[in-house]
Amino acid sequence: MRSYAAVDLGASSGRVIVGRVATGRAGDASLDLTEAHRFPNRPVRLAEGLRWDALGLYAGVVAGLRAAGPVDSIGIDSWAVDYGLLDADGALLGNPVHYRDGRTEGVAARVWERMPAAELYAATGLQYAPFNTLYQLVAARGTVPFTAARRLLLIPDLIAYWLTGRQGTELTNASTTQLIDPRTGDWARDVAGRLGIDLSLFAPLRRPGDPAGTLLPHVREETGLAGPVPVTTVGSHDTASAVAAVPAADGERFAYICTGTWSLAGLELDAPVLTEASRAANFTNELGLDGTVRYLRNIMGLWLLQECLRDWGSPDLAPLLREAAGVPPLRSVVDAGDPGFLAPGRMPRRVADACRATGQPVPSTPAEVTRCILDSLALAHRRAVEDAQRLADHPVDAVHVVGGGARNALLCRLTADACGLPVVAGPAEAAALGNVLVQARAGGLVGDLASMRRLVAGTQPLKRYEPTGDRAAWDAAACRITRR
Ligand code: ADP
Ligand code: LRH
Repeated sequence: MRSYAAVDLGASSGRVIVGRVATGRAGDASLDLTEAHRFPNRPVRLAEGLRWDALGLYAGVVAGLRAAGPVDSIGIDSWAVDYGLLDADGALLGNPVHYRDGRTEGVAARVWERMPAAELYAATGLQYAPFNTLYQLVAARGTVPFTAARRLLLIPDLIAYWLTGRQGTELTNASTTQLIDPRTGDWARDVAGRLGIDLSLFAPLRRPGDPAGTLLPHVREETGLAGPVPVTTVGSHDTASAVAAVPAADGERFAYICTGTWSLAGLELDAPVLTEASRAANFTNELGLDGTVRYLRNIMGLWLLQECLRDWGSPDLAPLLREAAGVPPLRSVVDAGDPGFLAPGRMPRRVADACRATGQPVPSTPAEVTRCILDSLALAHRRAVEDAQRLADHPVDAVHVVGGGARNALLCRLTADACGLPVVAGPAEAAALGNVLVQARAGGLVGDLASMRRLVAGTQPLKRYEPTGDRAAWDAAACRITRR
């Protein structure tokens, strides 16, 4: 039996989860997870913009490791694209900027003047999102922290650096910067050169499974962990870790939807799809474990609901979802891919405005707004799953829903209905599981991706939702929103 601590920093909460993995005599293994610590991750709005509380997150990680107790190794994953800048002494320069900050507005248009969007897509395979690290770096140019910076560390790499003193750039997360060539898994030097981005800001690339150092003495003291506890590089992009833990059977033709703050809906492929049609549909090619490509679309996700809950004074979710289940279906839907929903604030009003603008009934009660959001998410899931199959010529028979949204039975049922496919829901803590499994693999306990998935499927509770209802109603609803 070995124990691994998975530090999983999501946009809405951070958690430290202990995974215990055992290999049985017959070669079969067991896997169980215990949550050692969970702490909120709240963006902080300052006069200069929206920032992450990086020190608060680090403190949460240290408290979590203390609560976790003795472990054989630690792995760290987090949301993508964001980073901290370090000065020549390795000290953090300012608070890491939140990807929802408005500083990247209009930046892409400037970038595309130097490198047309089509060429950028052909070279990096990354969807357009205003917050891709590339656009953030162009926006940061000339600012005081950027000018003083000698090193850039993506968020999980920053936490790993604080724990170990060692610097690296983990590949799956690096693939969200828009500075990686998804065909080679190496830096897209031509892109960086043309856009004047100095790649020496980044630490050397490292891959899931690589050692990432051992805990510094003061960290050992603070966490109470004795001995040279190793930090292992995992799929440090949370979505890479989550997809690694999708409990698909060998040979199964599946789509996945990682539903948390975002819904990331798409396919696992062997090679990127870099066609113009794929770019037009805004599909991304991020790198996953073992040379896989995560071909997916970003959908606003449960962020829409999180922001409404914040506006309503944080009522309990369970009764609200029960009430929403009783609201008539598909009365009004919004485009859950609309970047207009990216920024925080006034979400119930913005959802209502979007319904009004498309001539639909305006949801007013929290239950009605919630139903509108969940119907809209299911509709966006369906569109992404359909588009991905077509664009990649890769048909599927089932959809795996993982992440916190797998706990939302109404969302899972609506997604099955909208997609017209069975939904297998769970695990909710897929990112932490993928994180643990890569550590276990580095320790020789599990084999390839298929065997990791067999272990998840055999040990974690999953729920299956068969599609029911009227597909035509979903077709009709899709027509009501302009951006089909
Ligand atoms: P992230 O990693 O982006 O922070 P998570 O994967 O933790 O997000 O998912 C968080 C979301 O999951 C919440 O916003 C909530 O909508 C949903 N969720 C979590 N627990 C439950 C639950 N018990 N019932 C329904 N939904 C849940
Ligand atoms: C989900 C996620 C997603 C990114 C977004 C910024 O947590 O990593 O894959 O696109 O955050």
